[in-house]
Amino acid sequence: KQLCVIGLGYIGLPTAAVFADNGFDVTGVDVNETLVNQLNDGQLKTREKGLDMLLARLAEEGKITASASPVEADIYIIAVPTPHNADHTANLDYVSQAAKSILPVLRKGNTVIVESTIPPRTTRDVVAPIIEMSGLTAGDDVFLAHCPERVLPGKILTELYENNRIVGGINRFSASKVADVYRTFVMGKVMETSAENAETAKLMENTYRNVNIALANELSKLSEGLKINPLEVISLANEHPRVNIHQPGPGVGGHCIPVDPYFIMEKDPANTPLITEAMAVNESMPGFVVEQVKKMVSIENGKVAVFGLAYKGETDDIRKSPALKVVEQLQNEAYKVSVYDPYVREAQICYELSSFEDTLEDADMLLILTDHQKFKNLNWSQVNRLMKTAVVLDTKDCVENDTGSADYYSFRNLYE
Ligand code: SAJ
Repeated sequence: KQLCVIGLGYIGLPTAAVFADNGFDVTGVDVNETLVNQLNDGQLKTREKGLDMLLARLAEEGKITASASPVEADIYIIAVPTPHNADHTANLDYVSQAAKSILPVLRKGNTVIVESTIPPRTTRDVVAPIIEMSGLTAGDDVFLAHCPERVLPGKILTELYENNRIVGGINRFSASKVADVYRTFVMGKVMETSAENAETAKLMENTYRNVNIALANELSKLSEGLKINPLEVISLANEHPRVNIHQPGPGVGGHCIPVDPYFIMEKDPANTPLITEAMAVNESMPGFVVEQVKKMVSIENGKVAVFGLAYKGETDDIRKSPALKVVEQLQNEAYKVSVYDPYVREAQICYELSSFEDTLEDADMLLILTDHQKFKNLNWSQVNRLMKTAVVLDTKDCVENDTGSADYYSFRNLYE
C-alpha cells in the first residue's frame, strides 16, 4: 500500500519510518526543502535514538522517499504541529493546510488519518469539511480518523511499536479501516472509538499528568509550613495500591504537557477550573525555586551555577522548559548566573552557555534544574573545589552519589 506522511517532524518522521519498515511504500512530505533532500539522500540527522540509521537504510532500500507535496497514495497521515496562539487557543493553520494539500490527489477509497494533537471535535468540524471540498464524502468515500500520537520523546521507536493506540473514526467504518492500518505493526491494543473520544482521551492523558504533577508541586510548597519531606510523603502514599502521585520539580516543560490542557480549556473555560488552577500551580514553580535560592545566596555579588536547561533529562529540547524561566528570574533579581547544559546548543537561546568548569568557578550555589544522566553522578570533589561555597539545590532530586563536603538540598530535606 502507498502511504503519504505529511509533516516530517518528531512524530511524522519515525511514523513514516516504521510504516516503511513494515511493508508500506512511504512518501514523506514536508515544506522544508533541506529536510526533503536530506531524507532522500539518507543523510537526515535527528535527536531520536536509532532513527537516523533506520531512515538511511530505508532510503537506500527505496522504501521511503521524500517530496515537497503529497503524491497519490492509499493512505494519508497528517502529522504536522499544532502550535498555540497568544491566547493559548490551538492554531489549526498547519492541520488545515495539510488537509488542503491532499485535495488535488485525493481519490475515492482513500484513508485520511490525523495524528496531530487537536482540540476535541476538530476532526469532524474542521478536517472533514476540508476533505469534502473534494466532492467526496468523509466516512463514505474517504475514511477519516484521528489517531493521536502518544509516544515519549527519547523512546519513540520502541513506543510506536509497543504502546496501545486509540483510533477515533468519523464513523465506525472509518475507525475499523484505520485500526487495521495500525494493526500491521502495533503490538499493543488498537482501540476503536469516535473521533471526539480519541481527541479528548489524548488531551486528558497529558492533562492528567499535568494536574497530578501540580498536586506534587503543591505538596512541596506545603512542606515548609508542615515541616515534612514531600518526596517521602509521595513515596509512602504511592505504596497504596490505588495512588500514584507524580514527582515535584521546577515546573512542567515540553511542548505537550503544559500546552495540551489548554486545548480542552478553550472548548469550555467555565467548566475547567481544576485544570486551570493546576496549570497555575505548575507555572508558579520557577518562582518558588527562585525564592529558595534567595534564602540560600545573597543577591549582592551572588553567583548561581545552573546545571540543566532542557525540559527533561537526556534531551536538548528547551521548549517551555521551566529552567528558562528560573534563569530569567534569577537574572532579573540581579544574580550573576552561568548556565551549563551538555546537550543544549547556544543557537537556541539568547545568552551564552558556559563550560562545566566556568559555570562552577567561584559559584556561591549550584542549582540543578534538569535530571540529565551526567548530573546524577558528578565528580563532587572537583565540583566542591571549583565552587566558592559548595551549596547545592537539586530541584529534580536526581543526584545519586555522595556529594562530599557540599551542603546538599533537594525537596527531600529543604524543610524537614
Ligand atoms: N515532570 C514532572 N514530574 C513528573 C513527571 C514529569 O515535573 O513526575 C515534568 C518533566 O520534568 C517535564 C514535563 O513534566 O518538564 C513533561 O515531561 P514528560 O516526560 O512527562 O512528558 P513529555 O512532554 O516528554 O511527553 C508526554 C507524554 N505523555 C504522557 O506520558 C501522558 C508522551 O507519552 C506524549 O506522547 C507526549 O507528552 C505528547 O506528545 O503528547
